[in-house]
Amino acid sequence: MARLAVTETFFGIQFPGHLHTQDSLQAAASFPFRPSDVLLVTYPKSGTTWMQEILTFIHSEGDPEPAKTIPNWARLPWLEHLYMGTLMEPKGPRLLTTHLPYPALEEALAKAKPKVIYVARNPKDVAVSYYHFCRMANFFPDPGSFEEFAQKFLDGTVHYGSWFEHIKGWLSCQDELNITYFTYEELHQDLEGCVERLSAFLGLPMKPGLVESIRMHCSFASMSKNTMVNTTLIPKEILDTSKGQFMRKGIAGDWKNHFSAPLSERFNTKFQEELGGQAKHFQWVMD
Ligand code: PPS
Repeated sequence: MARLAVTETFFGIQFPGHLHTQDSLQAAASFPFRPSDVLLVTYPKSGTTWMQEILTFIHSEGDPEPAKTIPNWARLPWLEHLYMGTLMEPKGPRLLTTHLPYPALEEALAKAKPKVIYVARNPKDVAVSYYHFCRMANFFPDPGSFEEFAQKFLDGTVHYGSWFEHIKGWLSCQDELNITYFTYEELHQDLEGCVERLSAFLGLPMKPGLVESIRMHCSFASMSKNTMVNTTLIPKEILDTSKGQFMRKGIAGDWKNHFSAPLSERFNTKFQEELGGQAKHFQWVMD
């Protein structure tokens, strides 16, 4: 089912119909979670694929086999995707991914309280990464110029909704859920510390050599070559790789190459208004 030009609206947010139907979105909202599940939550372009890869290695105790032979979407399937109901039940604990906002999953999560890992990224870099992705993904509306897209991002009218609402929602449930927070920037700065913190949160031992294996196989260079994550298996009519790469730059701070001074100021103002004092988990360089 291509549905490249179809948009679905769910919880007031627009979703690409190529990946989601009302049924698949509704199924996610009523998903029967188990306490042993691990749910990775991100706004798009925040380091989802990188964290999926790291979690795969933590669960395989550093063995690269699963990451090299199984596509990431089958290792940590997206709850809200069309294919979700068709996947085989995994043998071990279920690792899942979602881009959905907290209100859509609040009820389903409250019952079982699985482990939730939220990864956030500097919104300016998210906007840049998202813009380039929309240029190549034929199942997203044409993003127009970067300025136009960035304004829609600020207004929260892009697919998957407002970055600000997403993060505020997932910050609001700290006392209700078994949730922990990471940033894309932290993964860059202190990968070992992140692997330690993740292993402790998941209650898994850190086997000798695990960090070295993750450093080697989950680097931007390695993942760019891994066909199980670099999206090169997706047909060109859907993801046009002549217009860009999914594994694009993989750095923090690329926004400085895209933002005008007034646009940067508008982001700073909105960030302060929306998150202000709440942003203690996420210390980004916004200037
Ligand atoms: S998606 O479509 O929501 O699943 O995208 P997501 O995986 O969240 O984000 C894609 C961006 O993450 C970068 N990336 C990495 N950066 C550093 N190291 C590693 N290993 C890595 N893997 C993915 C990817 O390049 C996208 O960021 P940009 O800025 O566009 O390069």
